[in-house]
Amino acid sequence: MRKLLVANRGEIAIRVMTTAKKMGIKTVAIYSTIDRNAPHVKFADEAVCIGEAPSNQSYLLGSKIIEVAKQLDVDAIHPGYGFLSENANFAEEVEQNNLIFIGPKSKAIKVMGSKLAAKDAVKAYDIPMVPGIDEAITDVVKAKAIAKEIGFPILIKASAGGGGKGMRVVEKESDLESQMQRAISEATSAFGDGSVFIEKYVASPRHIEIQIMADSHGNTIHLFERECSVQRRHQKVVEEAPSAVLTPELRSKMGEAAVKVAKACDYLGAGTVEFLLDENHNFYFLEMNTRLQVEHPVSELITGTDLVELQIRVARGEQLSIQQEDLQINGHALELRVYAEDPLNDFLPSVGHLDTYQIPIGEGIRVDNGFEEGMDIPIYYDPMLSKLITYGKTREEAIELMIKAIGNYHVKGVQTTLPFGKFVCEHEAFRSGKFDTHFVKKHYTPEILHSEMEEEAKIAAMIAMKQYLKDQEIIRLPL
Ligand code: MV4
Repeated sequence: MRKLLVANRGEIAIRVMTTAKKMGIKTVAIYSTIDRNAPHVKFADEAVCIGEAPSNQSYLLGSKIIEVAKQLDVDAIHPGYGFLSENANFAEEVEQNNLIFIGPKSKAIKVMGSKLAAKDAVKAYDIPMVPGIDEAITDVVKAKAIAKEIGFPILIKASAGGGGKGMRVVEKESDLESQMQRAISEATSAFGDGSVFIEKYVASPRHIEIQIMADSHGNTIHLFERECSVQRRHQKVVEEAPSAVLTPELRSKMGEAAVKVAKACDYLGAGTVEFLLDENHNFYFLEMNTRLQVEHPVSELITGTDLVELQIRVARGEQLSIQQEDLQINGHALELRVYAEDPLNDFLPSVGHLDTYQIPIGEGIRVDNGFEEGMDIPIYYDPMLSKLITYGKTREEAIELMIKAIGNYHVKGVQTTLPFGKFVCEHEAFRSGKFDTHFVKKHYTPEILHSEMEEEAKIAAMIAMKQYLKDQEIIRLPL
C-alpha cells in the first residue's frame, strides 16, 4: 500500500493521515469547496476538490471519490466515521474497482446495518440478548401478546434505526397500538424501512461497548471496553476506558461475547460491539458498529495500540501481530467531545468564526483536532471541533487532568461544550462512577452551568482587577 485516500474531513481525516504518514504511506485528501483551506487539506500530500459544500454533493459522492482515487493511482480508501463509512454499496464498489476498502466486507456492513439481521446472525452463538422478538412485527394483536409475555415496560425499536430514532417506550397495553403506529411511520420516513420489533425495556442501563479487531486469517481480538453512558439525546459527550464498574470476570465475558459477534458476521478490521449493562450487571448485545468510532482514542491509550495502524495492516492482508494474551489495561483515559454547541441554549449549534482557538498541551493530554484559529465553522457538517482526551494512571488522575485541560482550552467566537464537560467531571455522580445513560437528563440543567460560569467570570474579573490595582501601584510608587 503506497497511497491512501481518506474519504472524510476534520479531525478524523487528520487522525488517519497521521498514521499513514508514520507508516510511509502517501496521503490524498478530498474536500468540498467550503473546506478548501481546511487543516485536513493542508495536511495531505495531495488534495482534490470533489464538489460543493452540502455532503450529498461532495463527501457522500462514492462513485466520484472512487474515480478520483483511480486517477491518482491510490491503493486504498479509508472512510473514517460517518459519511460513507457504513455504506455497504460503497464498500463493494471500492473493491470492484480493485481498491482496498479499509473496513469490513460489504456483507458484514449490510448485516449489522439491520438490527433484525444482526440478531439473526448472532442467534447461534450464545450471546446474551434483551428478551424480545427477532422479527419485524406489524400486527398489533400479535404485538400485544408478545408484550404481555415479555412484561411491560417494553421498547419498540426500528430495525434500520440508529441514534434512538423510531424508538418508543411503552408502559402499558393501552398505549401500544398508537406508539407502534408512530414508531412505524417514524421509521418509514427516516429510513425508508418501517420494520419494527419489540424488546423488554431496560430502564437504567449503562452503555458499554467493546472494541474488536479482526484479520483475514481467522484471528479476532478485543481491546476491552469503553463506557459511553454520558450522552444527551443519543449523542455521546464523555467516554472513558476502562469502565468504572466492570470486574475482570465481566470484562472477559463481554470481550468473548463481542469476539463471537464479530465471528458471526465474518468480520474484518476494527469494529465495536455495543452492550447494555443493567443494574444487576447483566449484559445484553445491542448492535455492532462496523467503523472506526469517534471515541477510539481512549482504547488506544489504555492498550498502547494504534487502531488505525492495525486497520491498515489487516486491510493489506497481514496477520494480527497482537494476541489476546498480550493485551492488558494500563491506566485510564477520558474523552470529551468538544462541539461548537451552546450548552446554555439546548445545545444548539453555535457556528461562527473562531476568533481565538488555543488547544491545551501537556503530558497525558491528547487533542484530536480538526480546526484552527481564524477559521469559520461550516454549517454543513457535524459541529464537532475536536476531541479532548486525557490519560492518567487512575480514573481520578484522568478526571483532574481533564478539568485542568478544559481550563487551558481557549475558544472565543463560538460557544462550546467545554464548560459542560467540566460540569460532568466535577459532578459527584460521575466521579463516584454511580451513573447510567440518564446522567444528563437527571443531573444537568443550563441554570447550574450558568451560575457556575458566572461565578468563574466574577473570580476572573476580581483577579484582573487586583492585577490592575497592583500595576497602578507599581507605576505610582516611584512618584
Ligand atoms: C435500549 C434501551 C433500553 N432497553 N434497549 C438507544 C439507541 C440504541 N443504540 C439503543 N438504545 C437503547 N436501547 C432496551 N431493550 C435503552 C437505550 C438507550 C440508550 C442506550 C445506550 C446509550 C444511551 C441510551 C439512551 C437512551 C436509551
